[in-house]
Amino acid sequence: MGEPERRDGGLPPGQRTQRGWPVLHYGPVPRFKPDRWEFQVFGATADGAKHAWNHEEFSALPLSTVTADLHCVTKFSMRDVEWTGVSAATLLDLVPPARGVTHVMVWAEYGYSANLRLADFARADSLLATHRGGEPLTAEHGFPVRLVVPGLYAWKGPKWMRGVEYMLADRRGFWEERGYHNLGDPWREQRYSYQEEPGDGPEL
Ligand SMILES: Nc1nc2c(c(=O)[nH]1)N[C@H]1C(S)=C(S)[C@@H](COP(=O)(O)O)O[C@H]1N2
Ligand SMILES: [Mo]
Repeated sequence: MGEPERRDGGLPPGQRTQRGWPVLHYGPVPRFKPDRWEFQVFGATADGAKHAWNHEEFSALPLSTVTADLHCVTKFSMRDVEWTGVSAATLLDLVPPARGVTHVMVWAEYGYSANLRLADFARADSLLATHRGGEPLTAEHGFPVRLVVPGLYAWKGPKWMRGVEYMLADRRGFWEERGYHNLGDPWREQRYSYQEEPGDGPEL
């Protein structure tokens, strides 16, 4: 079977349009503590150092805007969502990964995590979003920062994001260890880990 064709305006297979903005996540909504909040890039960085920004510093980073659909693996999609934030490309410029980095682990409050191929994280429309539709995110939708990767199912985009770990090999994140597909491409309908083919992810 070939690559499913992305028709203009079409939804990935098995998805339907959702109006409004549902709240969906595992666990409680964390309380934002500005004094203790820190955003970290660590692991296999090019200079070997850990980089961190406090909220004020993070808020001063250059912003981009992306309009994209969001696809939840439970089969609803939201169309044409406008996100503003720091593009993943900007972050990768600020803290270049070491040679040999193939994957990233995106970390959020309470230890939620999602693994992505570096190439997926680095896509032009991947955004560390702070705003939606011009308004700051609300607490339940991920304030102050959530990752948005329009090319993957939404569980790959942690709300309440706190950092990125550069990795020299793949490792499963929170849902990827719990039955969800390691890659999560909605256009290929990669929903569950039992659909994985050899090479799609580390042994379960
Ligand atoms: N920290 C965290 N982020 C998360 C999740 C989660 O359980 N914890 N769920 C993901 C899933 S499955 C979806 S569909 C979206 C939902 O985002 P929303 O609540 O803003 O609609 O958040 C994603 N980010
Ligand atoms: Mo989801």
